[in-house]
Amino acid sequence: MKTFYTADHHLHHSGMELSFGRIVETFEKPERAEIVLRRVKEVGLGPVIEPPAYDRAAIERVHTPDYLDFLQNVFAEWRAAGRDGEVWPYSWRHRSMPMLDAPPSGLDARLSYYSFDMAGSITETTWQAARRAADTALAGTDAVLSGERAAFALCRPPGHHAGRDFFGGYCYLNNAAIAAQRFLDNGHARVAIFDVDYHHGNGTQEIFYDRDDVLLASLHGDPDFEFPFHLGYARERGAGRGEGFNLNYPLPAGTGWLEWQAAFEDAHARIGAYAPTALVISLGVDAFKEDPISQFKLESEHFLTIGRRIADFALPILFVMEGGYAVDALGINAVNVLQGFEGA
Ligand code: FKS
Ligand code: ZN
Repeated sequence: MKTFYTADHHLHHSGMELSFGRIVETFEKPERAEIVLRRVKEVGLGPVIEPPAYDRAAIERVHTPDYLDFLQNVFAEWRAAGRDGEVWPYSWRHRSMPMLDAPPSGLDARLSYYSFDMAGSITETTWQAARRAADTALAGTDAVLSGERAAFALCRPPGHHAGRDFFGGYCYLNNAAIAAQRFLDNGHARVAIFDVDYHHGNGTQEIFYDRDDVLLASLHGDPDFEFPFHLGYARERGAGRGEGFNLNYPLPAGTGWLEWQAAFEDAHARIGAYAPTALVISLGVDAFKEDPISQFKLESEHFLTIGRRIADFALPILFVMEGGYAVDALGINAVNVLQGFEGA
């Protein structure tokens, strides 16, 4: 299987984050992609290919132009305002406050409008890195469109928390959504996104919620206790034409393989029944038992099984890297899914 990867991911590094009252080194660090890349090479998964640069049009199929302009320009604005350090939002709309339907003008107000948390900052080169992650997903999609059975887009920063016009949860551009849309724009009738990351893909859900041409199935920590909170409940099934095409599997803290697998198998069957023509896997491996920010109990061997079962879909498939923070096992876990897939 071809891996799409660019060292340009180093252009994004938030450095720090606030974790349970402490400022710590960010969990979403450049080393993550390097570890996965090293494992790809170690097992001889296949060629590693640098993605070309795509124009903004492919990304504007998913994100709004005003949001993209904001992402591109906010760092310069921050500096022009005499501020040093990186761009951090710090306050969000509470349910007691009215919902704006257009961006406000002040810098911090706009930062608040275009985000939902402060998991990651915007650095001078975050925009470039996020664009290159989207390029990575697009190049992987194009490889599959030209006949590869499957490809691996080793994207960083990740994407599934980013919505049409907001960032959050370490995500700026929704790589998996951009890939799914590209499949549709190139002749595919129905695309399924199977999100196995430990966290709910709230951005992906928001982007496709009212559509029936993309089915989203997501297994994740119950939003009643887990980030991103508020979204990801089973009752959220889609709206309008999209009713029934959004499937959430919120799972309790401590979920082990058997319970996770039961949800996975249910989602697997429903994706099969949808009869997609292409499949995008939001490949997070933070359901791993030793993940430092997660509460599930999967073991490394289970990722092989996941890959084997994904291979049972006789479909063109793009794997898109999302989360996973247990750096010692991150390469093994992510590549186990791909090796399970190839060995099946
Ligand atoms: C610990 C709390 C961390 C943010 C969690 C973000 C998870 C991101 C992810 C992605 F795939 F996007 F990378 N809160 N201080 O794993 O879902
Ligand atoms: Zn995650």
